[in-house]
Amino acid sequence: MFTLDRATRIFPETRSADAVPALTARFQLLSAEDQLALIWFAYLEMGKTITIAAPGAARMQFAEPVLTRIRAMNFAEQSQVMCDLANHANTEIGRWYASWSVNIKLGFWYQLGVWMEQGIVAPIPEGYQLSANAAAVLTSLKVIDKGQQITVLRNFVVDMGYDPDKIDASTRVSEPVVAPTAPEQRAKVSIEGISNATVESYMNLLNANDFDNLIDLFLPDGALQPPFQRPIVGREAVLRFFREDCQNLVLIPERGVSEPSDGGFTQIKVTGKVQTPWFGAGVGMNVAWRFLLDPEQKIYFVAIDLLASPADLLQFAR
Ligand code: ECH
Ligand code: GLY
Ligand code: GLY
Repeated sequence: MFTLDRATRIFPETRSADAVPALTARFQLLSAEDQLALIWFAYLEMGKTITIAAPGAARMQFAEPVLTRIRAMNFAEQSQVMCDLANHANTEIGRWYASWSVNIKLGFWYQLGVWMEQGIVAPIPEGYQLSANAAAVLTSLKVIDKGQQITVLRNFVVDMGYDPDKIDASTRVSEPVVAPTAPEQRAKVSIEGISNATVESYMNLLNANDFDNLIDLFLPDGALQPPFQRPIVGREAVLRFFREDCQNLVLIPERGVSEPSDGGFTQIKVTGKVQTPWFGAGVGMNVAWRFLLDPEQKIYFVAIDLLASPADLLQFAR
C-alpha cells in the first residue's frame, strides 16, 4: 500500500525548478544589508516588466499598526528594523511578523517599498555596492523565468522575521476568507487527455475559493505538498492552508495523463499554469499537479511542482 513517502515519489521524471531552492540557499548566506539591497535591485528590475497589484484593505489592516510605527521612525531606526527582520532577530516587530500569513508579510513589504520610493522610509544608500556573492545571486536571479523569480522573492519574504515555530501558534494572523464564487459564475476547466471528476472538481473548487467543498475531496489523512515544501498532512491542516494561502488563485490546467497504480489507486499528472492575484495574468507559472487517488477517487496525495522550463509542460513519459 501507499505511504506518504512513497506517494511523494509518483511521476519521478517530473523536473522541478531547482534554481529556486539553489538561489534561496545562496541568498541566506548573505549579510542582512546585502539581502535587502539585493531584493531592492531585483524588485526595481522586475518592475520594468511586471506589475504588482496593491494589496486590499482586508489584508493591510493587520500590518497597519506596525507600519504606522515604522513610518514614524527616523531613517536609522527604519534601517535597523529591516535588518532585524532579515536577521530573524527576536524583537517585538520580528515576533509580530512571524505571526502573519504569507500574504500579510508580502503586503507589509509592498507598503515599505512604496514608502522607500517616496522617501518616507530609509532607501538603500545611493551607490550601495553589493558583495561579489550578492552580485552573483542577483545575476542568476535575472536570468530565470518570471514565475521562478517571483517564487524566489516570495521565499525571501517568507523566511524573514523571528522563527514562527518559536511563537505561540494561537497568535497566527491571516486575512478573512473571501466568499466562494457564486455557482452560476464559476468557470469549468477541461483537461486534454484525461477526464476525471475528482481532479476537475479540485481545479474548479479551488478557482472558486470554495475551500469547504474542496477539502471534502481529500481523505482524512490526505496530504498536499506545495512547491519546495514538506507535505501538509491531514484535512484540518490542508484546509487551514487553503484558507490562509490560496485565495484568488487561477489554476489553468492544460493536459494530463491517468494511470492505474497499486491497490486500485490511480495516479494522475496534470500540467498547466497558475496565476497569483499579486501579478494576475502578467505571470503564468508553469506547474505540474501529481495526484494519487484512492479506489473511491478521494485524494490521498497531491503535489504541486514549479516546473524547470516550459518544455516540461509536455513531459509525460515514464
Ligand atoms: C523591498 C526592498 C527591501 C526588502 C523587500 C522588499 C519588498 C519585496 C516585495 C516582494 C513581493 C513579492 C511577491 C511575490 C509573490 C509570489 C507569489 C507566488 C505564488 C505562487 C503560487 C502557486 C500556487 C500553487 C498552488 C496550487 C494548488 O493547486 C494548491 C495550492 C498551491 C523591495 C521593499 C522584501 C514587495 C508579491 C510565487 C504556485 C496550484 C500550492 C498554493
Ligand atoms: N504556496 C505556494 C508556493 O510556495 O508558491
Ligand atoms: N493584490 C494582491 C492580492 O490580492 O493577493
